[in-house]
Amino acid sequence: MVHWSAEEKQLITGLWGKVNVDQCGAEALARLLIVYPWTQRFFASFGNLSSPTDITGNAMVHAHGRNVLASFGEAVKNLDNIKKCFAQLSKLHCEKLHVDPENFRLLGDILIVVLVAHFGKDFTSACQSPWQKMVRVVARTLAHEYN
Ligand code: HEG
Repeated sequence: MVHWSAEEKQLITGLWGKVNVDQCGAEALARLLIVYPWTQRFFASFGNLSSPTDITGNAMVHAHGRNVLASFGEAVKNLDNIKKCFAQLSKLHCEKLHVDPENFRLLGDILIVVLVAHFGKDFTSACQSPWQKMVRVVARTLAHEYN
């Protein structure tokens, strides 16, 4: 069970209310596919991923990135029960998709980069630490079924 202070919860939920899930989700997934090209192998059905321009302009990457970040939103709403919230997703990624769990950490780190890019000092000065804890908890929770 992860402990969150009242301040951490407030900083996570407060920032979440300002996040453009569509835009930030698309950006985070595109960055993952560009910066860590081996992750593209999980998205062979997404069409043309042959260049950063193709990736950032790919509608399926955009839609899936939104989906992925929207599910972060479920974790934000269930901070005291992320494990239950992500149980099915963990099984999906482990048993069906066989995604190397290290990639969950990479996507979490990229999400922090995207939030810094979008919110600048507002984020780095107050929210970065609880959000870094949040993405680590999400990555660990998604990797749960692998153990
Ligand atoms: Mg995953 C599907 C969330 C990391 C590869 N991912 C999904 C779905 C969600 C999700 C909500 C849709 C599930 C459904 O359709 O029922 N993913 C999610 C989160 C994270 C993550 C919250 C956070 C770390 N995923 C992740 C990573 C990879 C990956 C790092 C690969 C490098 N996800 C993946 C693939 C699918 C999903 C291949 C299926 C996409 C499709 O074919 O529609």
